[in-house]
Amino acid sequence: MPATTNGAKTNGTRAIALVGPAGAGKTSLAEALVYAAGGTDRHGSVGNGTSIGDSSPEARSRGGSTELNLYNFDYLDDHFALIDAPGSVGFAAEGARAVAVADLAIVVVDPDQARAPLAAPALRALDEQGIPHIIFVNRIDQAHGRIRDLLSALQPISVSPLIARQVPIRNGERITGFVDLALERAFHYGGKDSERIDIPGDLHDREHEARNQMLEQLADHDDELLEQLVMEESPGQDRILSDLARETGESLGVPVLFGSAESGWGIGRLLKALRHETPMPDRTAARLQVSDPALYVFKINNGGTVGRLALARALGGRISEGSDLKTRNGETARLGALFRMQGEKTQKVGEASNGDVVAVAKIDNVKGGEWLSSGALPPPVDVHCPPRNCALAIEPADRKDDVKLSGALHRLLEEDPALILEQNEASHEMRLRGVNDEHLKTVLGRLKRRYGVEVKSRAPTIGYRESIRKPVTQKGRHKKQSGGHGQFGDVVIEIKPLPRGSGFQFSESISGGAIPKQWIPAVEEGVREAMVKGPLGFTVVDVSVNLTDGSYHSVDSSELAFRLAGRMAMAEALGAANPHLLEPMHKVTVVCPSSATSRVSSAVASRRGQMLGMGPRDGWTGWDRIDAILPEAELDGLEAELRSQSQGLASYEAEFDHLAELNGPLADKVVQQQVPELA
Ligand SMILES: Nc1nc2c(ncn2[C@@H]2O[C@H](COP(=O)(O)OP(=O)(O)OP(=O)(O)O)[C@@H](O)[C@H]2O)c(=O)[nH]1
Ligand SMILES: [Mg+2]
Repeated sequence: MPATTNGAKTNGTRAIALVGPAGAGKTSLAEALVYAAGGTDRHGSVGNGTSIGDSSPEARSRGGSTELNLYNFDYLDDHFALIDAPGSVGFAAEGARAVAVADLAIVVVDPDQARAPLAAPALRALDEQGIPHIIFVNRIDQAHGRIRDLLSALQPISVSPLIARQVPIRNGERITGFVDLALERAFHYGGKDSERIDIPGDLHDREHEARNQMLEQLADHDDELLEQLVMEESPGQDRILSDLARETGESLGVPVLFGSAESGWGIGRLLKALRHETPMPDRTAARLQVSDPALYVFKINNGGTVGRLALARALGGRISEGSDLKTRNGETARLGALFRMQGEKTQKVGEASNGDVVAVAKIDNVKGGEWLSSGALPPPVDVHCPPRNCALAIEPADRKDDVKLSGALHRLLEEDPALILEQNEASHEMRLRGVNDEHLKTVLGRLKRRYGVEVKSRAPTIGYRESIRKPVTQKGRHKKQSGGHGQFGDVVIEIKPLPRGSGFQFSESISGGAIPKQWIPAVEEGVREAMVKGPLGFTVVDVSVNLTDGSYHSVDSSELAFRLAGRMAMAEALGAANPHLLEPMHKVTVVCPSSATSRVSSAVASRRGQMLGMGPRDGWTGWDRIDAILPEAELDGLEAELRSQSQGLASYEAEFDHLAELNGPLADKVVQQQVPELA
């Protein structure tokens, strides 16, 4: 099988996603690739703020991407689209949809062996979704350890075998070049392109050993090559290159290359590998079950100068401006202008060729994550979103901005699949829920910068409740004589504690018509009103109320009078029934690398956590899972603490489980503090 070298002219645009840990150098690598391919006349740098992609104020002030960056470049006869995904977990959902429809992902990693585990989430996601990928070890200009040791640390977190494609040439500690094992050629780093040199004499043995290892790995899936190796014949270069392309395309192996995005080292070699080894868009179309020309909208972008744009990839054929495509809910979307993106810059194109990544204007009825097609709609694309564990209660700083805020939030929500807006009934709070503090902070920054809305925010109210300990019988009488018509209602109720989780029960055992039937619902209403805010200040639960007796007045009694009597009786009864506080408890599942398990479990325990169990994480070698029950109040800041204990890798999911009694000084503090003002 020949190496796949057909380009845009025949098979369309190939889309390559850059993924991997925050700060590994993805945006830098995108800039380096575009520059090396001749797409720009200046090597943009994240370091000095000249990056084409990371130009948003959020990304600049943060020193890392907060949004997806798109690039386009031509290399020889081929056209490529680059999708630069943010690495930080708070913005991971940004890129996930685009990565899922790419032809190839480059996992950018740090050369430091100790940081290898940081690549686990990216590698796992690619393996699970069957997305072909290679590894690029960046920052080789600062590497100290051996590449071999790095690969040994990376191998356990990759399902497919890693295939070393290069061996480093060193001058003392520093890496100054590499030998390409497929081409058997040596290069010295420097300038825009590396300079070809002879393989250093002292490296022959190492090169030979590494090349044999690579060939043996390829021979696992190529019987003819295996035969050649057994016969000690030297395989042809074309065979090796096409085997490498197949290994990548069919996710049989993960080639590993290295270099430095910032210095431009190894970028030429990477471009060549991308040209030969990136699968064609038709293979991706087959993986995603695309049968007719279709567009997958992976993101909505409201932030640019052109208005609302749907960022999408065309698969299964070409798609033109003005065409009518079917949407999932049976509507039609007429495509507005189509653009290619270069960072924030847009360039109008009349059509999207097969595989193109484009921005589409004027398809306002289409959401992120949707397919559009001229024929059959492909199945939904499965993407993982990190748990949304952080929430903020928000309101506009200026009441007049209410409408402006809801409009702005609507736009931010459609752009950001990880953001959720909740209306909390019990606390009347509007809550923004996101992945972590950094994520929510960025969202609030966008609200202010882009839409001019300032909001006040604070931690959301915790859903404390209260209940009672002992039964009480209580009379309540509402009597008012004001001029002509008076008001009269008189009730006797018996209240009792109920088992946890029973809620509220109301009954009556009135005899002899002490209270006429038609006023009884009003009594219940009054009782319920008193339970909204009990004596400790919280909603009352797990109480039964029986209306046993009372009296009425034929002229002065009314619904209102009985409601007020019911409320009074209940308020007094609750106060006398030995009220106590209940706090919400969550079932929490934490996952983390085993190296962090003991730190993580003591962090959980120190937050009044009850351990339920601990063991290996299903399907994740070298990871553990911890189950515990934690008070909701203790979840505040847990995300950040767990990450700080685990190189940023631990994460948790929490779900409300039950209410538990809270007594002593902690309870006193809660009752005293009640709800603080928004800051
Ligand atoms: N020395 C050195 N520094 C590099 C190299 N590549 C990137 N950097 C620097 O590393 C920092 C992070 O690089 P980025 O390209 O922003 O990393 P990223 O992977 O896009 O990070 P996120 O967007 O946060 O996921 C920047 O300050 C770069 O200048 C390299 O090859 N060598
Ligand atoms: Mg970046």
